[in-house]
Amino acid sequence: MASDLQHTLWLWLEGFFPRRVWYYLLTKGLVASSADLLEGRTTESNLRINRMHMDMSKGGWTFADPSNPAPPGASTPCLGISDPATGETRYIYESASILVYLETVYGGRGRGSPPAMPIDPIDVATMHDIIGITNLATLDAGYYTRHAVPALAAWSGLANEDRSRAAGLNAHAGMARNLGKIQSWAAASLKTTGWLTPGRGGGPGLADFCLAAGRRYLELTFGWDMFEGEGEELNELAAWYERFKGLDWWEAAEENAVVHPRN
Ligand SMILES: N[C@@H](CCC(=O)N[C@@H](CS)C(=O)NCC(=O)O)C(=O)O
Repeated sequence: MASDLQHTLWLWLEGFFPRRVWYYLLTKGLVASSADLLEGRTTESNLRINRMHMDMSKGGWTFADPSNPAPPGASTPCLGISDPATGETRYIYESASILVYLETVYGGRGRGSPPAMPIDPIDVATMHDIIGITNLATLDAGYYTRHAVPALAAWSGLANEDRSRAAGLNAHAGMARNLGKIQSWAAASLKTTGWLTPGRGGGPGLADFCLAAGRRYLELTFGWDMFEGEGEELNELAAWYERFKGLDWWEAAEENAVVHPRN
């Protein structure tokens, strides 16, 4: 059934959340190389990537394939699923849901990379626990940076005079607490497999892509290591990130990583 459906992924490669998706695509071999990623080429005939660009002179997003733009108001990533039989297109709007959908439809096609999602119901629920708290930590990091960084505040609609040191520190403390939860909830699988996503021995899973993308984006954009703190509380996460950077596609893809803003 799924093979009749046509899929379009709208990705702004520079962005925070789309990074989760392209980490997934490269790990699974759904995109063969970082060069293909930049061209929007996948290894599946019914999966297309329409790269997005931010062009303020044109009022916002532009699309590599302008004939197939993302639906109005959608954030990136967004996934469109069209059924040629009915002409109907449905959309998935949240990065974590997009990963679950892609893994369900394309994940088991035997490219040699292990499944990215567990099977055991408790492991599945734990994976969603970790992704959920990762989203909260991400939100905290977003509030921290917009109170700390004037340019970002302006960008986020926060007036410079409304930036607050107390609000920033409070968000930072919330982030550290949520990252601590990730480390503690993933402790068993970090110990046995080295990865955050439980129940899969051979490599990273969906929870890993979600956290690694955020850690990397903040490093690229602000030169900030979100795991560093007063003490060594997040050492396990720091070691996990080093492991993630050892994935075979990492160097080629991240070497010339596109960042926003470029300066
Ligand atoms: N919760 C969403 C967040 C997506 C998001 O905020 N994407 C940013 C770019 S990294 C965006 O598109 N911002 C513009 C907008 O929301 O219209 C997800 O997980 O996919």
